[in-house]
Amino acid sequence: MAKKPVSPTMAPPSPRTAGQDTPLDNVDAGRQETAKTSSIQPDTMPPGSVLTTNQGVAVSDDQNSLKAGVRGPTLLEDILMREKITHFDHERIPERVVHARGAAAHGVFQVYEDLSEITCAQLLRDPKVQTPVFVRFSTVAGSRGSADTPRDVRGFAVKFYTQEGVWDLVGNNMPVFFIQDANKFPDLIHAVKPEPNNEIPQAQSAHDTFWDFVSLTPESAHMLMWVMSDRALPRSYATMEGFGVHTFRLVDAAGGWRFVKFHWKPLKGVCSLVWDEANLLGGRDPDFNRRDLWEAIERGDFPEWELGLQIVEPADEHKFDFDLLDATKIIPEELVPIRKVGKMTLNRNPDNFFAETEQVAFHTGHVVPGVDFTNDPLLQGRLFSYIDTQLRRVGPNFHELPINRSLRPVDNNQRDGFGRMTINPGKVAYFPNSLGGGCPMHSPTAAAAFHSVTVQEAGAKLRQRSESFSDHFSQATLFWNSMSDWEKDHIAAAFSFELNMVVDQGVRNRVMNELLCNIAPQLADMVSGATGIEVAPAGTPDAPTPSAPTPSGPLNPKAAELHSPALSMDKAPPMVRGRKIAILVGDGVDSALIKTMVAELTKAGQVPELIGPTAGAVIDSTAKPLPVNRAAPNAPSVIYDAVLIPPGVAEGLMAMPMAQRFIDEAFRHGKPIAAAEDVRALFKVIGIPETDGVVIGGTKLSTSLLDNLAQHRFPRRVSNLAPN
Ligand code: HDE
Repeated sequence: MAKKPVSPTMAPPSPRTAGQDTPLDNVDAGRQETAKTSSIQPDTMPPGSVLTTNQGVAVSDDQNSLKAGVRGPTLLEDILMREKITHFDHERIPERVVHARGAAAHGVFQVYEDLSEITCAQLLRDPKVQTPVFVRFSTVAGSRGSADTPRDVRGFAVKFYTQEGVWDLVGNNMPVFFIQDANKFPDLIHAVKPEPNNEIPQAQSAHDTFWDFVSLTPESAHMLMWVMSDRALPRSYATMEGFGVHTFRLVDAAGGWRFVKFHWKPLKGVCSLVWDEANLLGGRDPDFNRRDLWEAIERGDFPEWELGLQIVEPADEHKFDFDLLDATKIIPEELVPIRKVGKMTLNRNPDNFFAETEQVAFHTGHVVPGVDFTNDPLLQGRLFSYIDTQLRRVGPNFHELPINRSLRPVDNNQRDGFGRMTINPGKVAYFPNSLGGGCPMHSPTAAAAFHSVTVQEAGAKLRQRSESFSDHFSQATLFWNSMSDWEKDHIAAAFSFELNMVVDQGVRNRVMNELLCNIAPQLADMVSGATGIEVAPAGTPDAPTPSAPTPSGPLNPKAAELHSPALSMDKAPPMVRGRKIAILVGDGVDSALIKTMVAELTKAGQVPELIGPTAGAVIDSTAKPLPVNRAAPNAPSVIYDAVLIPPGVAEGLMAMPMAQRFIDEAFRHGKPIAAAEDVRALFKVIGIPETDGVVIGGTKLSTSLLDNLAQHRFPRRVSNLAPN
């Protein structure tokens, strides 16, 4: 539904009143407005017809400064120019110290059934309520202007605007983290960020300082496996899993609690790019993931995830061979199944990147009644860090900005600070008070008030890590064991690429002998072969230090012997939609046939694009123009998921080295290709065999292509270990 027009001269109502009367339920997920949309609508200002200053005074000329004579000096008196330029000078806020590059969307979350037995959180109790959400995806290491596709962890931060206040689930697309204690976070980030002397390299872990740090930090082993896997190269944000990472608590109305791990399971499955493709995309379309999210929502192909919970009873806390408080560990799904409890749908793009995506301020400490923390030392540190960073980045009244504002009215005695928007009348700004009738008052017994769980804590004050955090390798091995052959190839290739970028021999040796040898000898061998780093023979100074033996708990047999099929991406995604398909066309094509193909692919939810030798149109077999979507020089193969070559274009392509490179690249990146019979000779020249995912000939090219597209890619076609 189109937004209601807002008069540009209309003053926004105070945040207290905005959205207050809006019902939160009865919103259809397919439509774009939620209670949050109505809440921020008064702050949304479409352009009006008359240009004014910030004080609302109409401007006569915005293009010429005030001068003494047409060729004379500019006057200090020029209030109009000064206002315009000083505002421009102040347009930036500090970018996030990590996760600076991101993209976001609005949506809704709805629980499937009443979960009162495990939590009193209202959004998880009432299946009728659709809770508005704003979700920001991000890379971690790069600056705000860096590319979308480097090898990196992706942030997956969800802000739920619940009836009981804001809950932020600030997660990643990987279920574990590099370190166990928040105190090490600045070191990790300093190591992975560009090196401080020359600020090189941008958005990459493939440099000495990162590998130096992790080689001395064995607790990073498990996370390194995830980051070196294709999980670090998501095809779309919509094809990423999300994880809360830490163990949290869910609290019921009686104050009883259970441990919980949060998961987001994408309905489109987990799909990734391949490394060479991700690399090329960095140059050809640095906005690749951002664009994909934006375009999918614009065409109504809404990304969806199910929320999954892994619940552990307090009595089972110590029955695992790892510590639930250790953020470098997963609870394998095969040990504790994931219960799918609700669905999140992203259905509206932001109106303004800065106001929404840049100013949104997440904080792990934003929780609602029914959700609580554990003693995970990484989580505890985050509880400090996020509020601190928002105060620095967005300011003390960040909660008043429309995107951050709670739907439930905010009422407390906090006052003033930069950018305060609320006008709090009256002289009472303290508690207890009698002059204000005692308001606003706290209500210790109110059901919807936040209570921390009552747990007994005792211990000596010390700076130590629990012994139960000391097994750094079993789950890294579990991850390796669970990979298919091609995933193992890709992981070994990634380690090899990164280590070949590392100059310091000591660091290279340490990664090999202290990390890889302890994770999996097969991995160490593969990387050794591709990097020339030797596995040090036993007895020599560099020889691997054996990892600590793995204790076995009753719920978890030895992790290294476990396979967790859930960790592998080697399965056809449940739903393949929104894939971009390149149809190569040229003069003389049968436009009726092309139109049928386009219609079939579009009907299947895919996004076909016609690529011609130039922009504009090609002339079809009936001498009529057939408009194309892109010119070949502006259409790199990496922005497409599949290639379709109709009859009648082979000859033209034979004369175009650019087109041959396009097809070759798509082939090497494992993409489905369907080509008419007359393309056979061209494929011979390029060296493309009729193999997995390559169909030549037949009458139903688009159907064959769709069949193969259902598998996403054919990664076994070309090993990534082979340099491209
Ligand atoms: Fe963050 N992290 N983080 N992080 N993080 C930030 O907050 C921090 C960690 C995550 O889209 C910062 O607003 C510490 C784990 C996401 O706006 C900062 C530690 C996980 C985002 C911060 C961690 C995350 C951030 C920077 C170690 C996955 C982007 C800007 C204890 C569960 C949110 C900001 C967005 C952002 C601190 C570790 C996820 C500085 C100290 C583990 C998705 O506060």
